[in-house]
Amino acid sequence: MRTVYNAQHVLHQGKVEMFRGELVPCFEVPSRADYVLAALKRRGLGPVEEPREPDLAVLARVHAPRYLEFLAGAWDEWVALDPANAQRDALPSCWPIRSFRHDVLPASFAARMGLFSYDAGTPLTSGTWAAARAGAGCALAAAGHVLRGERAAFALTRPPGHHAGVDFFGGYCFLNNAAIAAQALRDAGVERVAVLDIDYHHGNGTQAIFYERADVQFTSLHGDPHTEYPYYLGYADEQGAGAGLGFNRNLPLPRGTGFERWREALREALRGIADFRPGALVVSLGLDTFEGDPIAGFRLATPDYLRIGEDLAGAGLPTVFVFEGGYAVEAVGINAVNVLDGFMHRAG
Ligand code: Q9C
Ligand code: ZN
Repeated sequence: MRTVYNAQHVLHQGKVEMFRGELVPCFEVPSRADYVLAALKRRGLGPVEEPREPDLAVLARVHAPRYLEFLAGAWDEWVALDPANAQRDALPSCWPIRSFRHDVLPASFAARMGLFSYDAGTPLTSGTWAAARAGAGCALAAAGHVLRGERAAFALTRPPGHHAGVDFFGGYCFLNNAAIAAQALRDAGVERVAVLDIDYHHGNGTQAIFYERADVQFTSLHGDPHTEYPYYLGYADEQGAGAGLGFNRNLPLPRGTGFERWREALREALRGIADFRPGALVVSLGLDTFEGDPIAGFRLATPDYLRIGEDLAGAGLPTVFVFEGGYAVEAVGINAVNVLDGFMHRAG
């Protein structure tokens, strides 16, 4: 399997996130991708390549132009507020919730940070835009390989993407790489695309992007949002709206879920995907379902990821894998490569 690697990921290097009233060191660190790259090479999974920069017009197929413009200029605005900000991450601290206006674009940078985000755990840094944009290019290149007839391809990038919506960042995510890949497959003529999100956290951004569409089906397995981030989306009764009714499926599972029960939910998800008869599959590949993950609550073990890859290959679909969460850094490489390796073994 070919890997499209974002060598610019290291430009996104958050220092701190807000957690329980304190700024704590970021969980979403550059070494995550380094561990995956090292494991790929050790296991000889296939060639690793670096893509070219994507056009903004392609990103605008998913994201709002005013959001992309904001992200592209945000760091310079932050430093212009105070030169000392160059040493600090930019974090939002106020948000326009119910009854506030969303149509006005405020002049205040702090106000726009809040307008375009939903949590205080997602630092924006000097290299965030460059890293995120190059990462979207990886997702596009991986989709391109699948369009040219490859069985599967892997976009290895950070920051992750599945929490980012049309016009907001959050959950360590800025550009929704999986949605960008799915849209690229549609734009190239694949009539129906399935997105399967197996990150521990519900893919609220991806769900919202496709919620009213019948051409992209979204299915997610995740920690029950009653207790797990992102809390405000990911419930089982969210089935899509308008033309998209019936094309969104959430399978929340309780904190503490182990592999046997998780795998039953995966197989249920795959049955729904088969019924949709998609031409391609995009997998949001989060590895924070691992028992050793510091911020999540499922109990999957390293060998289980081989079985996941085998089950995914059983769908028989051209597949784009997109790297998402997974914060037990020393295990994240082996776990990610186990999925890809299990997939290729069963795919033959
Ligand atoms: N102190 C992804 O896995 N914060 N995002 C949870 C941790 C947000 C996770 C609290 C977790 C976001 C892509
Ligand atoms: Zn996650």
